[in-house]
Amino acid sequence: MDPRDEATALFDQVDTDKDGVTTLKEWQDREMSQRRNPFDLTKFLSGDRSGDRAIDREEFLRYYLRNQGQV
Ligand SMILES: [Ca+2]
Repeated sequence: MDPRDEATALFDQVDTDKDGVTTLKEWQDREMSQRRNPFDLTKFLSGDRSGDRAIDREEFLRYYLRNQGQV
């Protein structure tokens, strides 16, 4: 699968309220639902360039591709 498609699919999965941004809470909810920790929250915040603790689709895509899918 194209990494961009993977990133988009993951983003859509996490963005449960479909507002186009993923928040720390949405990632934490995903962690709990999967009963493991797939996402380093420090990395999450470092990917948040705008500093608002929410990552939009473009921010996430950049982050995902930079980390070669290792989120
Ligand atoms: Ca959201």
